[in-house]
Amino acid sequence: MCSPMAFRLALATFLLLSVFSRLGAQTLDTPSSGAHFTDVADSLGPYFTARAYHTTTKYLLETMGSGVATFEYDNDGLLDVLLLNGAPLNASIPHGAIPQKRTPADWNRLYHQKKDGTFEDVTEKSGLQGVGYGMGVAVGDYDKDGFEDVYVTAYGGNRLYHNTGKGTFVDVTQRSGTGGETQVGQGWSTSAAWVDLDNDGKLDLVVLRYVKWDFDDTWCGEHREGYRAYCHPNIFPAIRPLVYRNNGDGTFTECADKFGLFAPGKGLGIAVADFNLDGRIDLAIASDSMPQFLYRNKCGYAYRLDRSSHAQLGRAPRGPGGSVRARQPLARCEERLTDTVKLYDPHRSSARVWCALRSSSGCPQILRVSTCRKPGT
Ligand SMILES: [Ca+2]
Ligand SMILES: [Ca+2]
Ligand SMILES: [Ca+2]
Ligand SMILES: [Ca+2]
Repeated sequence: MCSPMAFRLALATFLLLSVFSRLGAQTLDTPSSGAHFTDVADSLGPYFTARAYHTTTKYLLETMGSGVATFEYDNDGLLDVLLLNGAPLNASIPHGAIPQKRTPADWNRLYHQKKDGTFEDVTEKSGLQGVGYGMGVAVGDYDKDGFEDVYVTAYGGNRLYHNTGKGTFVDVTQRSGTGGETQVGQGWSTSAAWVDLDNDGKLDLVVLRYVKWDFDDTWCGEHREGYRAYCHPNIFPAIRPLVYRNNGDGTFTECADKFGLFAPGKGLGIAVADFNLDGRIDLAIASDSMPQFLYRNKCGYAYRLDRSSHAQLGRAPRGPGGSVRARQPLARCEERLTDTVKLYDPHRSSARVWCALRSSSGCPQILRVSTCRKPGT
């Protein structure tokens, strides 16, 4: 039905949790088994320590590690490394509080790879020290100036850093409108990915959120000294991702619903690939303790949630975010449509084709109507 669209993709997606296959001892001892790795961290660096803060209140937040990006920030041909860090926690953090980095030990760190393979810490010069409790990072050149830009998620507020091309970054979060939700309970972003969702040549941004959560005194485990436990994520509500459409002028518009990416999840990781080889980029979202999501790209503007049982990505979805939502229309013609963009499947002349029209909000609207015709037909 839809004409295949080649998606321009430049992204770095970093999962908060990595799972490594365990190799049996026999495999490791066999020289012919293939690649062999030597730990060179002591000689080359980077020398980084992630600060962990464990409290007797056992906040869910402290169970999470932070992300890492390997990318080229200075275009010298050598990969550099950005490592995120958390922020101090204590046992009595008030409702609505946002952890803050207080000392350089809590900073995120950017390491520049030198020609001899060692890494130098360029954090202060770069301006990427960060704020809040760092979670995930995604790298993409959203303004197409030839330099990779950096989006960092954190509990309590995200940051978009524009690469100046001179070894420094400028915080453009406020101007760009990509700060995420800072409302109490809404602000736990995790992984993110840059991807051109609407095939207009400009990278858009998908930001996962974990659960609706805030600092409070929710007690899990036995109610006696020394037996308090971390709460299971099942007791916290799921929350939908944030999806920012790139307006092309340095600003973004949040419109997850317009892309069909509105199912609440407990997102921790996102992968972007054309899984069914139809030329259109699809999305897989890993959620904690609930079914995984596989979003199939319908026409370059809209995504449909595949039933997980069909996609073999876990249990069949039930309830909010599952198959009930997947059967709902992607969008309704409720807004005044002001422009037409990349209309119609060229292989079909007129009726009953997918049409993409830009609405007054700037977000795409997806319609499938029998009266939809090519101009001039
Ligand atoms: Ca480099
Ligand atoms: Ca850039
Ligand atoms: Ca785009
Ligand atoms: Ca596809």
